[in-house]
Amino acid sequence: LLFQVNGHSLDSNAQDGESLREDLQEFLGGEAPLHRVDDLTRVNPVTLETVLRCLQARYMADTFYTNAGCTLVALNPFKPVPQLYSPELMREYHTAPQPQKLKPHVFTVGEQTYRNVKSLIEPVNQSIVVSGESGAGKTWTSRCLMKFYAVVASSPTSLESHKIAERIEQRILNSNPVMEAFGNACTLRNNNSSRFGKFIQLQLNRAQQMTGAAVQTYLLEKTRVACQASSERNFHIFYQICKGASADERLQWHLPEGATFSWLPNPERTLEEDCFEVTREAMLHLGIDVPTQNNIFKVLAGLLHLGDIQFADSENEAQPCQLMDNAKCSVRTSASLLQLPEDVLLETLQIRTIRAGRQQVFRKPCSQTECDTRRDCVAKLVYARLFDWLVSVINSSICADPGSWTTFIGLLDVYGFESFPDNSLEQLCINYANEKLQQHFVAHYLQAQQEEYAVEGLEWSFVNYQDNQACLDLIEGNPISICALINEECRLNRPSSAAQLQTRIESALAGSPCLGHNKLSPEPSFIVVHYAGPVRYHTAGLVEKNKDPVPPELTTLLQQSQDPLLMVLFPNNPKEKTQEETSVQGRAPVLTVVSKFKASLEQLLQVLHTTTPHYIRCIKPNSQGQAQTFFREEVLSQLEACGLVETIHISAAGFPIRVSHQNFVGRYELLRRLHPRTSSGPHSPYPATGCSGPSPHSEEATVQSLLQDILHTLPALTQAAATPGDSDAAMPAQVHCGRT
Ligand code: AOV
Ligand code: MG
Repeated sequence: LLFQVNGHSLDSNAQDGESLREDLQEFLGGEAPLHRVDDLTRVNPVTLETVLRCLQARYMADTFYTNAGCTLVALNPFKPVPQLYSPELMREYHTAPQPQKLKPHVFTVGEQTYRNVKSLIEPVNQSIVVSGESGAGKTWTSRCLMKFYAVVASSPTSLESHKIAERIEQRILNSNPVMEAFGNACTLRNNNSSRFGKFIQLQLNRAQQMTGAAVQTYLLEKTRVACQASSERNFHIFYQICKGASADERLQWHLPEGATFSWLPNPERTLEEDCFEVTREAMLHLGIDVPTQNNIFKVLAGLLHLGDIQFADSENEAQPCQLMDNAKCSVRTSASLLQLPEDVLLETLQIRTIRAGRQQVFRKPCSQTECDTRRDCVAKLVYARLFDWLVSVINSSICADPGSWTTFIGLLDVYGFESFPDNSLEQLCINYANEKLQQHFVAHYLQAQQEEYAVEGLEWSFVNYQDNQACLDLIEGNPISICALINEECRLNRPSSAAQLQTRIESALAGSPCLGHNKLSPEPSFIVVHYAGPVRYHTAGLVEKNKDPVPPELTTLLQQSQDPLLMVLFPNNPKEKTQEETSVQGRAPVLTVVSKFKASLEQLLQVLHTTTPHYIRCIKPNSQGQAQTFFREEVLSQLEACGLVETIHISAAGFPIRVSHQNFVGRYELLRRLHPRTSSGPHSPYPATGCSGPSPHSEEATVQSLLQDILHTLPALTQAAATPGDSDAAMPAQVHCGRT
């Protein structure tokens, strides 16, 4: 009886005594132990405390995924769990008639999304938004989803197509180690922290096979190449080269064993991300051949030597700054690796040219700080262009031909919410992006769903939720906001101290409930109370970073390089003008970092709005990165921040499936055939020929009739749904209803 009723593995041989006891207890009507509650809508009552207890119990029982209504909560295991991500398990979720009945998993979301793409009910592009604070597991999760699609979305028929499919999937997967090597770094929060945002579109053809992918990246934290916070590191690729180069390569790239560089802090830390071989192999798969790779690594070695060009303050303002001891050698090595004339490199770093009018040019020796800034600027310029170039090479290697795909699944993995002791423009942009995504979730799920219930006249008691509009107004609002004020400072181009900027922000935005009071900080700063917590931003350097000025001489310098890669990155094109040159000539407004970032976020959100979104909330059980450690306070603040309890309330009380009338009719038009009464009886939803749609007054009757039919024909429908291929073939491709 037990086997028949419970329908699954109550097997005293296979299970340990404890789980058998729990199965029996649950079956006999007892309350399920907390760690077995797969969906947080089932905890009773739904409060922060009960949700927290449930997640804790599950985490300690090595159960890392839990449904929370429409979202999936993913707890970071902080330990390898290979059995959870095996290809066999991927196939199990893929082939299950109802994957949502299996244990909660990131594969359930993956499979549901995959089925939605081909579904005739909601045949739209899909997106999976993975969110969570830094180190919570977003990148891991999106990598895992890409592997899932690489397995399930490739069911080629012929051997030839199999080879092609394998190649493209392999390439798509190989884009990860390359982009992570160049775009990730070890921070205080995460050893493999993404320092750029990524939206990858997995492109599918009509047969649901992955034919390609397109990657869009957002704002690389390029300052890291020349400036790393204490206890943090530069991008992984620099360590990979220094640790993994062969003896011959070390000679070529001037990287003797054990060499230290000022832009290579904490080299003694060994991370699993330091594997040079993996990056090289992946680059090869993406079509970046060995000579090109070596060219890239040579340029990067050149940047490391560039960072060792240290200047001493000049005693005489009319004279260029002197080089520190040993720096001469760094100039020589760097110039030779970057294939630049040594004297021109040094002179460009030391002397500024000022243009007055069209003809006059003045040369002014730079101070030590100015020389340092110019040196850092060269490095940032090269690294940012190299990263963009790599992304374009990856895209051309993995992107499908325009005609070969019809739908896509988008995976969004951006940098998570960050709060460090010292936060600057980078963190402001990162946290701004997270606010935007949180708003997308709030607008799409918490708000839109409840509004829809009201419009439909359903009985519903409104669930309050935390809206982050006030915080977004503070950051990006018009006409006055933090971004607007920083932009204004850039536009006016006037000397302004960090303290003045703080005062300006505090007085202009004093009315905002999200601007925190900043009384104790010794440094000029302001506090923003984000949905995920308050963050103190230092105002020093904010305006300069936002301007991100590139003196034209630096671009001109790099255009003189004889290095093949730099010649591609900096074509000697007289038409190419830096932003400064263009704006000096009054042709375009200064495009600041935040204004560009804002525009790219808006574009991203526009794309997301055209898709059906799915949400995965990654949660970090502790900030030490330790397995089996669950800090209640830390988890609690993450649950609060993302509004999980409100989500659960709305999911538990709301309707799990919402389909537009048009799509509903399109889907269930099948019933008309299965149940003839609908096509000829008095409740006939449509005229016998043509599907021009119901008249407004017959709409209710139509829906009533269809619903009745569903009940009557449920067995037939279930059968049809079990063989989706057949049922889809039997259905009309499209039904024109005329109404939604
Ligand atoms: P993030 O993407 O959310 O942070 P990651 O995905 O890089 O965080 O995860 C951080 C680390 O947690 C990984 O390097 C793994 O060691 C571990 N981890 C995460 N998920 C799993 C898992 N499912 N199984 C095993 N280990 C895991 V950031 O990019 O910093 O916002 O900018
Ligand atoms: Mg990441």
